[in-house]
Amino acid sequence: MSHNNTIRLEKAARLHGETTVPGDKSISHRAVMFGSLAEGTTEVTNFLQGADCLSTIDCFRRMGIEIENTPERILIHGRGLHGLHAPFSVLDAGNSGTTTRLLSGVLAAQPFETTLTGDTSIQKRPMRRIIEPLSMMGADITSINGNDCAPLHIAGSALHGIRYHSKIASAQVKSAILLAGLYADGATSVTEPALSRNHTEIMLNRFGARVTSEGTTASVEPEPALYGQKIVVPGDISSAAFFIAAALIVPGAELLIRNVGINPTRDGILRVARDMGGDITCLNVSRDGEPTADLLVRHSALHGVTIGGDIIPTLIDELPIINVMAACAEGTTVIRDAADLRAKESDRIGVMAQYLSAMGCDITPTQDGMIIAGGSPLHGAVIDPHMDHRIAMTFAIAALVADGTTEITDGGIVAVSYPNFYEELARLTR
Ligand code: SPQ
Repeated sequence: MSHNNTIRLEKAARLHGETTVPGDKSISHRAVMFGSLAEGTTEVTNFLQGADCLSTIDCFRRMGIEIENTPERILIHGRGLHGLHAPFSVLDAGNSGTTTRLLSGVLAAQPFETTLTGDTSIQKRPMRRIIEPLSMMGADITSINGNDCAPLHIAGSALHGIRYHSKIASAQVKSAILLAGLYADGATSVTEPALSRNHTEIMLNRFGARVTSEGTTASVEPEPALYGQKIVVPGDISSAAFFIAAALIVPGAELLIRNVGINPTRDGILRVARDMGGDITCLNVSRDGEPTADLLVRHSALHGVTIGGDIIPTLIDELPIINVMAACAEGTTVIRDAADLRAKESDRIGVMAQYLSAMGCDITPTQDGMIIAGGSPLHGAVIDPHMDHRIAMTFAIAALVADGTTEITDGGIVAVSYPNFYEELARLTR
């Protein structure tokens, strides 16, 4: 993907109105994957047309799945659990960790060999976390360069069920194992130290699998018959987070963000924002399937908080933008237990510390988080997002309260999860 454009942003005089954010990235990926492994047609509306989810579509098309993609909906003509074909080329996950890790769980059980790779960011992200449990299940999966990163060579094998205790709370690890478990010779379970997002469990059951959850353990029975479903994807709370933060920090702002997914395994941003003094009201709450709400957010005087423990997986992708809220808050914010931030599209601890301090914020990186002394005025800086969509959007929001101009080189990387982000930001600040 080429996204070499520099974006320039100025301080915002206002932020107001209504918006809807694109469909949830995690749920969109899963809809394509499970729809491909189900019998019959799956219809997905409000699908995220972001580069990451398009990579997932591309991978399944290369394995013989017919997927019709129109602006209104996507139709996936699934071929059942055993219906994939050997791909006619290398599978390319682009910038997407979700595609790489979840797909590895599926590929581990197919009767063919594949090579799975991605862009230079993906080729630096750790894959030992899935190689280890999948190998315990009998998978033949190797890192081609011997560095525990993609490209991965996967030769499908007969798998057996395992009871796996994961050292990290990761929905990608959990989901890779559960997906491999669909093909195992017995039940498979994954226990994680804290509950990560549970979209896989919810949606696999909807397609007809037998997945049970107890505390932080999820279990799956093998060889279910999966049937095509109608999936309506809620708005992505991880994308809404940028506008939530913007409305909280821009003086006088008031914003209504419609149809946002508020699954409790994803809603940590709301809990932390309220703890910081943020004025957020949930309206029109719907609990039919994945819960959603309209969020009314008003500018608020924020104060520092301590964030750590079991809440971390529920806001892991929002920590960069929470850094900006902390920079604008009175007092100190401490973030801990978030070492995995270093293993995302970029090292989100190092990159946040580098560029927030370039903007005038007092931030100290730690091994598993950061300490931010809020309240110093911010000024513009030149930001290289390091191939990380969330870093680009985070600094676009920081720019709204910074003096002077903020430049984001490679700003187009936002297309990974939010293709019209800058247009929407410009509209709401007009
Ligand atoms: O897909 P990718 O690149 O890993 O995306 C990120 C993101 O910020 O968009 C992480 F960098 O989200 C992950 C998230 O951090 C998406 C995800 C999922 O859909 O299962 C789970 C989380 O990752 P993990 O490693 O904690 O399982």
